[in-house]
Amino acid sequence: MNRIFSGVQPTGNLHLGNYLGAIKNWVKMQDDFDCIYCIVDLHAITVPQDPVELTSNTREVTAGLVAAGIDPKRSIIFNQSRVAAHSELAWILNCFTPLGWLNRMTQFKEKAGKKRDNAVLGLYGYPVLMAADILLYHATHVPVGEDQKQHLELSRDIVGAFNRTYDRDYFPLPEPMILGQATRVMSLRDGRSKMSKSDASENSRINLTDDAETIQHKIRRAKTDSEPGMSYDPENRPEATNLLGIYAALADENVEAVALRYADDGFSNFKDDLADLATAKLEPISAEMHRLTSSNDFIDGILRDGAERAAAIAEPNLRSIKEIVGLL
Ligand code: AQP
Repeated sequence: MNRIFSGVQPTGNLHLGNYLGAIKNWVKMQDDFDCIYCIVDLHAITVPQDPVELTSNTREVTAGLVAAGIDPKRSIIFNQSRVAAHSELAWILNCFTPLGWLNRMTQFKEKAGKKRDNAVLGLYGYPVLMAADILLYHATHVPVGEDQKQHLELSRDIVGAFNRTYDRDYFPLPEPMILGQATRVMSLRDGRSKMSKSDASENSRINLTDDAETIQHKIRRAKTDSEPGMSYDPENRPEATNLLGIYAALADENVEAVALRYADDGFSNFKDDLADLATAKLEPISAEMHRLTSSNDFIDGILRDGAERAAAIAEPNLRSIKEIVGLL
C-alpha cells in the first residue's frame, strides 16, 4: 500500500486553514493509504516556544486530529521528537542539500523577516527536517496545503541528490497531494495573507476549539468589500473569494456553484449562512476536543503507542540509509 506522511506544528490552536487544507483530507485518506500523521514539535522550536505551552499544544493538536476523525488505531499519530531517527536523518540530508536550494525557500524569507542574520539555523534547515520526516518512512504521497509545495519540491530534489550519489533508486520520489477546495485559506482580516496560527489577531482565524458563539462572531466581523453581491474573483475580491472558498470546502460543493447561488446576496446574508454552516461542521469537533483534553492519559497513550509504531518503521530504514552512506 502507498504510504502517506504529513505533519502539523504544535505552535498554537489548529485553525480552519489547517482543517480544510490538511486534516479534512487526511481523514479521507485513511481508507486508501497507510497513513502516518506527525505532530512536528522539532519544527515548532525553529521559532521561540514556551515549554509549557508547547507540551499542551502537542496534546491539543493530537486531540484535534482524533476529534476530526483520524483513527489512532488505523493511522499512526505521534510527536516527532520521540523518534530520534528524524534528527539523525535530517543531519545526513543536510550533507546533500546545497545552500543555494535553501536560499530560495520563501517560508524562511517570510519567517526570518528583515532580521535575517538573527534567524536561527534550525529555521533555515526546516525544509531539510521535513524531507527527513517524509523519507524516513519512504512515504510515497504527502498531502499538504499550497504553502508547503515548495518545501516538498525541495524534498524531491534531495531524493534526486541522494539517489544519484549512491547510484540507486533508494528513496521513492514523494508526490505532493494538494487537495480540496481550500488549499490556501486566507485570514478573515486580510484576504491576501494566509490564515495562520501565529497571526497576532485572534479574529483572523477560526480555531477548531472555538465555540458556536465565537465562530459566528468571527465570521460576522470578517473583512468585506464594497462591491454588490458575492462573486469569485481572486484578483479583485480576495475577501469574498476566501469566504466563498471556505463555504465550498465546508459544504463539499463547487466554489463557482456557491458563488452563483449567492450572486445577488450581500455579504450580510452570505455570512449568516456561512456562520451556520461553519458552526454545524466545526462545533462537534470542538466539543470532542474538549472531551478528549479533559484528561492527559488518553492523549499521551495515543502518542506513546504511535511513537513505538513509527520507530518500528523508522529505525530499520535509518540503519539501511547509514549502511548506504557508510556510517556503520
Ligand atoms: N491557511 C491555510 N490554508 C490551507 N492549508 C493550510 N495549512 C496551514 N495553513 C493553511 C496546512 O496545514 C498543515 C499543517 O500546517 P502547519 O501547522 O504545520 O504549518 P503552517 O503551514 O506554518 O501553519 P500556520 O498555521 O501558518 O503555522 P505558523 O503560524 O506556526 O507558521 C500543512 O499541510 C499546511 O499546508
